[in-house]
Order: sequence, then C-alpha cells, then structure tokens
Amino acid sequence: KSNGFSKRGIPSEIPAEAHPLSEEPTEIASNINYHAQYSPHFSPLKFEPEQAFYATAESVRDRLIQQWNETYVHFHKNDPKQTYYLSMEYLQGRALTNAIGNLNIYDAYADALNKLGHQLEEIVEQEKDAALGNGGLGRLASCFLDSMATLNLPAWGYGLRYRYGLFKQRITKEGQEELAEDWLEDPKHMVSIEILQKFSPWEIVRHDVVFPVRFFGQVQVNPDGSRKWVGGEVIQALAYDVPIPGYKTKNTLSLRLWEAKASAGDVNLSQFNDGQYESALQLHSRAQQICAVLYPGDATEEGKLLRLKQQFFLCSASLQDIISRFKERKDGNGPRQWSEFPSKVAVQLNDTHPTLAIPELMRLLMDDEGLGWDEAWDVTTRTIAYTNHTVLPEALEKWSQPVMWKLLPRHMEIISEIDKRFVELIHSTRPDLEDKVDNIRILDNNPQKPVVRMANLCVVSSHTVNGVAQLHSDILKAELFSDYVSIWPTRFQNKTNGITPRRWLRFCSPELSSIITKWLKTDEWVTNLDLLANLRKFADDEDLQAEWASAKMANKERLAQYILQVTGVSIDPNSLFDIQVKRIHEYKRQLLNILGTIYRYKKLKEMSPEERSKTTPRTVMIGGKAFATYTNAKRIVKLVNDVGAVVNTDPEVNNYLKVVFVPNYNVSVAEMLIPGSELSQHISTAGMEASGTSNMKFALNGCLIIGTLDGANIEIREEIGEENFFLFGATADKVPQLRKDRENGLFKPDPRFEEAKQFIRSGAFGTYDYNPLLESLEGNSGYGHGDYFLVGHDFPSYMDALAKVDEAYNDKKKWLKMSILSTAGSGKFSSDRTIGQYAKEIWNTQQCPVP
Ligand code: B1N
Repeated sequence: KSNGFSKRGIPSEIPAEAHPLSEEPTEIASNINYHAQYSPHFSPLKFEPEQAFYATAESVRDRLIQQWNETYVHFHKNDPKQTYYLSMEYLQGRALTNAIGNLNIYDAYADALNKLGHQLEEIVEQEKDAALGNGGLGRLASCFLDSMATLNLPAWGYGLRYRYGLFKQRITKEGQEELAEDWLEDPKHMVSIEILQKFSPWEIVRHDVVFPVRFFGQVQVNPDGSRKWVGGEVIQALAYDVPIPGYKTKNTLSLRLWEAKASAGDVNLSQFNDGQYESALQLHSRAQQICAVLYPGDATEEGKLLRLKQQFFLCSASLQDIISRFKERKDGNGPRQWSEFPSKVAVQLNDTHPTLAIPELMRLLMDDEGLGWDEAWDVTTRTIAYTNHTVLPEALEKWSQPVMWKLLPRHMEIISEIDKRFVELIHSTRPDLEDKVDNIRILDNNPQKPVVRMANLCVVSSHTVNGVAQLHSDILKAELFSDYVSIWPTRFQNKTNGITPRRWLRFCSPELSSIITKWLKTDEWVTNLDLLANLRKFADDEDLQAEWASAKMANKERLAQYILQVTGVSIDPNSLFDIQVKRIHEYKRQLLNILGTIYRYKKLKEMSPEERSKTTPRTVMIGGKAFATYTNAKRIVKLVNDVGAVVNTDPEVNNYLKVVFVPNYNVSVAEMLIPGSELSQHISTAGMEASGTSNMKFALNGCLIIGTLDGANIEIREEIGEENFFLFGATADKVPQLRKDRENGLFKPDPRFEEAKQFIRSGAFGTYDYNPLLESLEGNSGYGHGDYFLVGHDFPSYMDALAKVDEAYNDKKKWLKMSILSTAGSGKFSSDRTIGQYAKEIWNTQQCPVP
C-alpha cells in the first residue's frame, strides 16, 4: 500500500474514494485478527495481550492513515496557512485509548476484543509510554497537537525521534536509579523482523522524506559575493510520522519526528573489507548518536556539543521540509513569491531549544534561494514566534561562541550580523539604552566566556514573544525582557497554558465524565469546556454529590490497587489522598511537603490514641524524577522514601498517615493518579513556576489545590473561587525583599520548622546523610545555602493551610461542593482555548475542516 505522500508529505495523487472501514465489532475483530496473522511482527501461534495490543494498534492505525490522507489532500487543495510547532520534546504517553476515543469507536473496539477473548482495559496497559520529553514543556506540546487537530487547524508538529526517551526511575535502598527507557522495545514473545530495527506501531517511516543536514565545514565566498556553507559532515534526516487524530473530526495531523542516518555512500567499503569496521562505519555511529537520547547530560563539552547538534538537526530538517512544501504549491502563475511565505507558514518555537531555526531560515533564504538580507529578514521575522517557558537563570540557554563557530560557521556569521544590526538600531534610535546595550544584545563578548544568548536572539527575531501564564508574562515584561518592551511594546503577549480535556478527563476518568454528561445533558463539554460552568448550579445537589463521591471513590480504589502493586504499600481509600507529582526541583519545594509531613508524623506520635483517632487520616503521595546529576533533588527522593519506610510500618500512626513515593512518574501514571486525587500540592516559591499544567489537570478532576500565588495557580483560584483554594505563602513581589532580609539576618524561623528539621537530624528516618539538604535551608546566603527557595519563610502559613484542609475534609458535603466547583471552574484551562488564542493572536490561521 502506498502511503500516498510525495517527498514533501503532500499526497502525490488524490486517493480514490477511500472505502470506509467498518465500525461493526465483528468486522473490527476480523481486521484485528488479520493484523495478528499477516503482520510480519508476529509469530502467528500466539495471541497473548502483547500481540493483541500490536494487532489492535495496527488496525486502528489503518483508520488513522485514511483520515490522515484525506486531511492532507484537503489541505493541499485549500492551501491554508499552516502552523509548524517546533519542539525538542513531546510527552505523548500512550496512544491507543486516545486514538479510539477521538475516533469515537471505543465501545466497538472493546466489543471486538471481547470476541477475541481479550479485555480492552488490559490491552491498553500493554503499551509503553512515548516519553520523548522531560515534563510540562513536552506534555504541553502534546496537548497542543491534540487541540490543533480537534480545532481543525492546519498544522504539523516537528521533533526528534529519540531512541531512548526520558529515563525510567527505579527506587532502591540508595534512592533513585536511572534506567534507559526503551520505548521502542518489542515485547517479549514477539519475533521482530529486524533485530536492530525497533518500532512503535503508531509511526510510519517515510523513506522518501529525507533531507541532508550539515555540521562543521567552512563558508565559501563566491565571486558574486554570495556565501555558501560547504564541507564538514553531512547527515541525513529521515522522517517518521505519527498520526494525531482530532476528537470527533476527520482532521488528523502529523507529528513528524526526524531520525539521523548516514547515507549509504558513507560506508567506507574498502576500509570495511580491510577489517577496519569502526572507522568504516564512523559516520554511521556519529549519526546514531544524534538521536540516541533525550537531553544528553551537558556537564561535559561533548554533551553540550551533542545537544547543540540535536537542536540544529531538528531546525534544519524541519525548515527544509517546510520550504519544499511551500515551493511545491503552485497556483498556476509560476513560482511563489517569497514575500508570501509568512502568509502560508507560521513557525512557533517551543522555548529557545529550536532557536537555530532563525539563522537557518535566513541561510536557506539567502544562500539557497538568493534573497537579499532585508528581504530574508522580513520573511523570517514575520514567520517566527517564540514562547518562553521559564525565568530560571540556569535554564536560559547560552551557547559558547567558539563551539558555534566550529559547528555552524555560516549561522554564526548570520547571528553576528543580526547582533550588529540590533546594536546599530540602539545607537541610532535609543541613546537612552546605550549603557544597557551589552546586556541586551545577542552576543555576550566577555573574553573569558563569549556566548550567544538564545533568548535575546529569539526576542529580536520574532514577531511575537509570549509567556505561559499571566504572572509569568508580566514578569517577563517587567524584568527579563523589560528593555525590549520599550523598543517593541506590542511584541509581547500572554497565552495561559491549557490541557486537553480529552486525555485529562474524558478518557482518564470515564466515571466522572458520564456523570458530567448526565447532569449537563450533553457531552459537548468535551470540546467546549466552558460548559462545565453549568455544573455550578448543582454543586449543593445531594444526588450529584452522591454520584460524584462514588465516582471519586471508584477512582481512589483503582489508585490504591495500583499503589499496592507497584510499592507494596496498602493505602486506605477512605483517607484523604494528598498528591504532589512533578519533576523534583528545589523551587517546586517537595522538601516543604515532606517537612510538613514529618511534622504531622511527630505530632501524631506525641498524641494519645484517643487524640489520634480524632485526626483526619491522610495518604501523602509524592512522585517525580530527579535529573540524574541533580544531587539535592535525588536526596529529596531518598528522604521521601525513608520517611515512608518508617511511617508506614509504625503501627501507632499508620492508620492515620501513610507516605508513599510513587515510582517512575510519567503520563500513564498521571492518568491513574489524577482522577483518584482529592488534594494536590502546587507549592513553588512564588514567581518561579512559569505556569504549571498538572495544577489544571487536578482541578479539572475535582481535586482541591493547596498552593502559592504562582504561575497558573493564580488564574485557577480566580476561576474556581478563592474559597475553594487553600492558599499560603509569600507573593512574588515580596520574594526579593524576603531574600534580602534573610541575608541581613532578619529571618526568625518558626519553632515547628526547627522541630521538623531536628527530627530528621535525630536519625528518626535512618542514617543517610541529610545534612546537605538541611544546610540548604540554613545560613543566610551562599550557593545552596540561605534557603533561597524560602521554605522556612512559608512553612508556618503552609501548616496553617494544611490544618484548614483537614477541617474542610471532615465536612463531607462541603468538600464535595468544593470539588464540584473546582471542576466547574476549570473551563478556561482547556488547551482548545489556548490554541484558539495562538491561532487568532499569533499565527493568523483559520480552521480547515475535512468535510
Ligand atoms: O514549561 C511548562 C510550564 O507549565 C512549567 O511551569 C515550566 O517549568 C516548564 C529546559 C525546560 N520551563 N522550562 C522548561 C524544559 C526542558 C529544558 O531542557 C527547560 N520546562 C518548563 C509549560 O509551559
């Protein structure tokens, strides 16, 4: 079967009227059976859950391909402006439930599998998570793809096909251990066609979509003064497409992931025949390194260079693809004008990771297409937009100038020219900024360490720059980018993040979803989340509350089962399920949570059995991965596990408190945890969490939030009502002064805080050396000291907020009402709203629904 796509991903011929695949369970079952028998991946003798998963996925894929072809034929005919989302990360998670849910054939597939002797619930568990991202930024990209497809917007996602995604986390006596995440590994019992070629059932390799990507080399100056990048090494980018179905629409988009390959001509056969296998295959192994792992550690120079190569590889392959698609569309009047490019192409940079798209687009336009600087600059700046996701100084990318001159000599010429022209602009138009020019220009020419500041390059070269929540966007304008705001006041926008209600409510909690549909008398909330506001009027209704409570209880029981299975700890579904899951980072303050929990444990120990029995039983769950070289984050993981080991086996208290570290937090674990949660913690130091997106997922699932006034928490609290949010802690505007006060010795710690730390020091949780962690909270200043994240300052108000949680939880009716109002107030946080705003206010793209 031809995939119907030309080299540029445009259907080469309009496929004959596609014959619709049946939605009859019997026919679906026979289709699954067909794949099980004829797919070359299987030994035909076995049809166990692993094989059934692959056959089911392939059967679903047939449908996706059909819609996909129709979508791109339709786009080809209508030629709308398209969005190209460039991201180094996508956290797709599992695809099966999402695909059959979006195609609206869940029940038919469940029936079909039943006929084949399988349970759909069991089959979906066979799928591995595609974890090609680290956390919120990558998951946001995946939610955005779902919304772009659902809103019928013409778009492509571009990324890298990492061989190994985010590491798998295992908890041992030593704490966190990292294992390679072999998301492509074929399940046991399967006979793979090629031993070395692992695969995902959702991707389609486009052997005809290949672009060369150069590294190193020199700039050649031609007699006419034009310049050309030559020499160095050339690696091939090969496209793998993953279908992205929209919800209840034919529109199906592509996530195009690039894999790095050497070309056939790069095997040195005579060397190989001489037995010099390694040098004969040198370029092959260098190509393989590029897409080997997500975020190679950048502690070493080699690691840094590899990361930079990855970034350029994504940018160069994607832009070549975008340009060739633009050129292929002819309207009969000869080739297109380059000035039209920005009315056909919107490129969105997901943070600074794909910044090299800017000089690469300039290079392709000037050196390959013959445009002059001014024309190329006009096209580039009208095409590119940049989203900033963090203000943490350590996450603002800066690349060494010498390394960049070596790897990308032509791009460094272009970046230097952009820098020079920016400096000239300041000289000629803004003498008042003269003394700041060294800070705001693109090149930092400090002779000790000359670097390129990628965020500055993005701001100067984009038509629009946005933050990801209102507070974050305000901070960008007032601090990080304030001088640029005075130059280009209209360039800066806010786009508060969102989450897809399909994955994060409709599919992960079918129980709650059907209650919502029943009470709203429509399921349109799935694509119009604002309709949830209509639940408000039933928040006090006893019948709704009873149904709500039973759905929540079913989800809690399912979660308790899971926790027992993965940790061996048995937790009580009648206790308050209190969850904090996110990457482990000092600014996210898991340490505040565990110190609060330690204090609670100590007080429980001191109580009489009579007093204890009056407390609110609580299960504290904490999960998340620590970056492999972030030692304090790993110490926090160890501490949570050690506290759990003591508390959970302490017969005096373990009916009132359990502490669980949830291992290997990822998208599919989140889909289990979030529906079963009652309280979730979003407790970053104010001003440090750009937005947060799990806060939105929890709120949508009727989980109450304890949190600071940070990121999107502020907007969530506004939407669901302040009486339904447990607020504590310093506000962002006070944080700098509090840090100064601390340096001046003006901070007086709360005795409860001292008591909690002392309890760790006493050895209550074992003999591991927690001093580095405790020292980070002490002293007045210094790197890793002086409580930079204000855990001590916020501790008392945090404990007070937790006491209010206990009180509220004891009043079941009140809690249920708050929970319903939380869901009812979550409409704003649909990624459909976010994407609608990007389309209207940044991309200027329109819907193009397939009829
Ligand atoms: O992006 C999310 C936000 O909701 C989070 O608040 C924010 O922390 C997160 C370097 C990042 N910002 N920066 C990153 C990821 C990978 C990397 O190599 C930085 N992630 C965020 C979505 O807006």
